[in-house]
Amino acid sequence: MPDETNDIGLERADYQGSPNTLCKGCGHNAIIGQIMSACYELNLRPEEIVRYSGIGCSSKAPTYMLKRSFGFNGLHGRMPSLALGAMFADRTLTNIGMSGDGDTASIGIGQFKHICRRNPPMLYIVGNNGVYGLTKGQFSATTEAGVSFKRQGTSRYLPVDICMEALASNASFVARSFAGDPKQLRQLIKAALRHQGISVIDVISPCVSFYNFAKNLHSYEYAREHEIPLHELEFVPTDHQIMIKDFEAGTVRNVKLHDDSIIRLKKLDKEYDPTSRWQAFKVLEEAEEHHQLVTGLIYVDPDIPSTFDRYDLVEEPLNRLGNGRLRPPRESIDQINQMML
Ligand SMILES: Cc1ncc(C[n+]2csc(CCOP(=O)(O)OP(=O)(O)O)c2C)c(N)n1
Ligand code: SF4
Ligand SMILES: [Mg+2]
Repeated sequence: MPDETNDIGLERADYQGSPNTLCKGCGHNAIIGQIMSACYELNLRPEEIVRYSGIGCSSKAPTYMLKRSFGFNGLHGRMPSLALGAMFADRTLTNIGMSGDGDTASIGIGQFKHICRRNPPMLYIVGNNGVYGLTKGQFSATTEAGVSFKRQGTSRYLPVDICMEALASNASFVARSFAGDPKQLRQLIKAALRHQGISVIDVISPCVSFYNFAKNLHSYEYAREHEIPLHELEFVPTDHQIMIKDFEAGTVRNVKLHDDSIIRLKKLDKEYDPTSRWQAFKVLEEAEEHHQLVTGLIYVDPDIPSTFDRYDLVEEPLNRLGNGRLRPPRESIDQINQMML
């Protein structure tokens, strides 16, 4: 009997990557699995996806998924400029960037903040383990202050909060999740892939080889015990809205994205409005103060124009225009030269 297929006739196996060399139990493996499932469930064609990354175990992760899609592995911390260039060349593709806390918040912080404010249509997912995993366990910009490693001594500085930085840089979709909460992570990834601007998902993704100590925020144990979901989240694509599950009246808030798909947020303990920047900053500040892992959709504005809405571009992807249409005619060049005399 053939395996089950999605609406475009593809099997889950069609979304697989090359053989995986990450450590067993690494949080990044869970992220890879949920990205593949999200793409399968959203009926995305692998050949119409581009994967981008920088350097690190997290940046190696895109190799282990979606091998039929395009892939660019950039310099350490330089994924954003690479991705933006490729997106300008062809706006018709779905863009998935995967980075690490070192790649994004240490060496790459400058590029990260600028890609957030430019708002290109891209999932920017961070496998945040609070350490440089690939180079065998140095402090990153997200390591908590006071953490001690045998060879490194004690971390002296307060950590960078990736969601806070994304929010301050005007990212239009900011979320936090945990590699040990696959259901929530998959729903967030699906919503992010349908959002028209940048979707930053900071995923606490433990490094089992160098930094999985129960008392630290980036460990499985701590994250499991201190996770506070802001809501129960469900992504409903446009063509599945008839199947929306019933929540009791008054407990649900719907956020409509540009393609009319819906993010359904079921209230848990507290009222939370993810369209309020003020509330987003407050919830992150409180989580930091109480050393808790707040997860879910922290902020979204579905209406901020994306990078490409800000330019007067032709409909056709630039990489398919050909020389004849890209080069100005001789007369135009002569005219410009004349103006400069
Ligand atoms: C310009 C440059 N500086 C330093 C390095 C060495 N280096 C490789 S990966 C890495 C850190 C990766 O950490 P992170 O992004 O957190 O990924 P992880 O391995 O933890 O998933 C560093 C410092 C490099 N490759 N290039
Ligand atoms: S070293 Fe750490 S981050 Fe790298 S693959 Fe192993 S567990 Fe994952
Ligand atoms: Mg890391």
